[in-house]
Parts: sequence; structure tokens; C-alpha cells
Amino acid sequence: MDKLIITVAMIGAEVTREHNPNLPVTPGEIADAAYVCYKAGASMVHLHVREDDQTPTQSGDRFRETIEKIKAKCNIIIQVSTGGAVGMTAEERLQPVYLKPEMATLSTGSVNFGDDVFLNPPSYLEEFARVMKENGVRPEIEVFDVGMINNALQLVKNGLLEEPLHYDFVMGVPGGIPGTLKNLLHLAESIPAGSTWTVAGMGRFELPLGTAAIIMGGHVRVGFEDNIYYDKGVLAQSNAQLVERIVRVAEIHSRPVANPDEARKILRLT
Ligand code: KMH
Ligand code: ZN
Repeated sequence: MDKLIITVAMIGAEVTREHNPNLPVTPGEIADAAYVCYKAGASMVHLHVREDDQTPTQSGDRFRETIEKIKAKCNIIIQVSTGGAVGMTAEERLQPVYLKPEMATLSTGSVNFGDDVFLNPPSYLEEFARVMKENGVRPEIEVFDVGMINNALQLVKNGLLEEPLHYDFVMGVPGGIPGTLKNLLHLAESIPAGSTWTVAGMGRFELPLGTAAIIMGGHVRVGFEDNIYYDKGVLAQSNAQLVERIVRVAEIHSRPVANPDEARKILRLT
């Protein structure tokens, strides 16, 4: 089994300080929080950015400023979001990819997203994969439901993606695949041998699915984008608190945690 890669998704596009007052918002706050998560054991940050008033943005300038601040503190892998927020155009969403970060997300299908629709028609998939390829950015395939694996493999057939792919199973989004253990097993068995995968369990699914991934040889994503609670009715004090907990779970199961350079090798970034 490879060492465990812990990704921290600290912000997202939906959570606000009204939900959890400990949400980092400005580039400086995000960089400080990323550094504490890195010290706690995170080797990758899944990055969204906000305006000062918390509005989600895919502004290249805002991403550049935030990435520079994170890089000044540590060598954590930076994976930019191309999901952005529901309703953004493809052009808006793609802006951070032109900064040539090490990784970016690529959602390979549309999904109901609470009361909204997170739109990823075939034309977006092809455009996003092409722009990532042209900019030398390694995609992480965001899988909100099982058919999205097949969509990614179709992009491989079309020459727009190269195997082995790295997948993120996003489980428990209202509208997406439910966060059950049976579904996680099915997803993990549905990707080609040699692929790597992470699980991002929403809300109360974060800890049990993360624990399962540790045992199964997958990797884990935690953070306020997915889950703002530490326990039932108890808000997490920081993203790092969620990272620290999953590190303890890994220790209990004798699964060593990868540092960023070890994670780069596992993810074939180097
Ligand atoms: N905010 C969601 C609509 C991603 O980062 O690639 C999409 C999302 C996925 O968060
Ligand atoms: Zn995201």
C-alpha cells in the first residue's frame, strides 16, 4: 500500500462564515491555514478562492496571489478547482489552469447539486481536458456518480487524458452518489487497475469513508468544503483539526502519511 495522501479542501464555494466562523477567506488567511494543515500532515490543498466579502471567484489574479502566499510557506501540492461555483461559465472556471498549477480538478459529468445543477456537459469535459493538457496540468477526476468514471475513460480513448488517472470520489452530495461503504467499494472496483483514488465524504460521511479508504489503500480528503463539523452539532475549530484527526486514524491503522514529495511520486507529478 502506498503512503496516505491527505488532501485538505479548506474553503469550497458554498460554505460561509455564517456556517462556520473559522472559514479562511482572504489569500493571507488561506495561506496561513494551508501551512497549519501541511504541518498537521496534509500533502495537497484543493484550492478555491473568495473575494474579501466571501463571494466565490475563479479570478486568475486572486488564485495567483493565494498560490504565491502558500508557496512562500511550504511545498504542499496545489490543486486548483475548476468546479468553481454552480452557475459559472466554462471560461470563468478555467482561469486558474492557465497559471499552470501542479493539478486541477476535472468533473466528468453533470450532477444535481442540492437545489442546483453542477453542469458539466461533454463539450466542457473535452475543453477542460484539452486546456489542462496544453498547460501541463495533471487532472484529478471528480466523480460525483459512477457513470463519471466511464466519461473519464472516454476522454482517454479520445486522447485527451492519459492513464493512469487519479480519481476523487465525491460522495454524499445531495443529488450525487450516496456515501455508503457499498458504493465506495463499487467505485474503487470500477476504475482501471493502476489508478489512484481519494475519497471526499460530505458531512457525516467524511470520517467513516476516510477510515475505509485508509484501510483499502485509497487516499483521503477532509476540510470545510466537505464538512464543517468535528462531531455531531460541534463545529470544527479549523481545517487542521480535521487533518489531525485523519492522521490519528491512519496511525491507528499503521498507514504512514505521505509528505508532499512522496505524494508527488504516488500521483506521478514528478
Ligand atoms: N463547488 C462545486 C459546485 C471542484 O472543486 O472541482 C464544485 C466543486 C468541484 O467544488
Ligand atoms: Zn471544490
